[in-house]
Amino acid sequence: MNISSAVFDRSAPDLDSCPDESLPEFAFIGRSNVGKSSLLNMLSGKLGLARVSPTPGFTKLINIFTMNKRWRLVDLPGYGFAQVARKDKTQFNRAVADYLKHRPNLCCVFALLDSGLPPQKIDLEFVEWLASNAVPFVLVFTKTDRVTHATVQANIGAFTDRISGWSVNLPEIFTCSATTKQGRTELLGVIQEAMVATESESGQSGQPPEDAPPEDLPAATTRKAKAQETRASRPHPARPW
Ligand SMILES: Nc1nc2c(ncn2[C@@H]2O[C@H](COP(=O)(O)OP(=O)(O)OP(=O)(O)O)[C@@H](O)[C@H]2O)c(=O)[nH]1
Ligand SMILES: [Mg+2]
Repeated sequence: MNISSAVFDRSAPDLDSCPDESLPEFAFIGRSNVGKSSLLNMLSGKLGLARVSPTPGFTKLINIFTMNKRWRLVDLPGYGFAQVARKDKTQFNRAVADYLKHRPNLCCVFALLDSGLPPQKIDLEFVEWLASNAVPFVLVFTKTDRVTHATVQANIGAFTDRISGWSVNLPEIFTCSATTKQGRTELLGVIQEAMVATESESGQSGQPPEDAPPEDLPAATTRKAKAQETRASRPHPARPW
């Protein structure tokens, strides 16, 4: 997919401050410092679009960017960073949970995990929370340039083993590096599929040519259905973060 324009829309402190629901959205979530803002920049092809920092807890608002005037990328604050002031943390976390649960135009969440780490409790709990709330998501293992291929595969295997205990459908899994751009084509493919699925669901015949792939899109059309199915079989755990 070609990205012809990538424009900052706004930083929203809560769901009510987000823009109208007219465009499909794709959001990045994960522990502080896992590489959400860097991945957003890598996908958009604009290095300074979202602000990146080695200091965990840097992104504090729901940051929204409009791509090709037709869809949005959403950079969410990370979870699991103890040093954020308690009052701020509660507010950010509520805003993020509201956004994930109640945003009707949210097509897919990219749940980011550090490919260099074995499964972390907070990530496992967070992914279970996404599933139990029927949020459509894929898993993205980040920073693959920092570790060996074998380590990445071992950590992915360990994570999927842990979630296979409760997950009806294992989520789709991707890897990426913001440094080498590994994974860019595949992740833009997820967006492209979901865009076409959304357009066909809403009966828009319009002109999706620039972003439209040539083939049928089973993965995107079933992602929401899968999320619903997984939800049906799960109790609802409390928000873990
Ligand atoms: N080597 C390497 N470093 C990365 C990669 N992605 C991010 N980083 C580094 O990791 C640090 C955190 O990156 P961010 O993109 O700001 O992470 P974030 O998840 O947005 O962090 P918060 O906003 O604090 O939640 C920065 O120092 C980045 O340069 C990657 O793919 N490879
Ligand atoms: Mg960030």
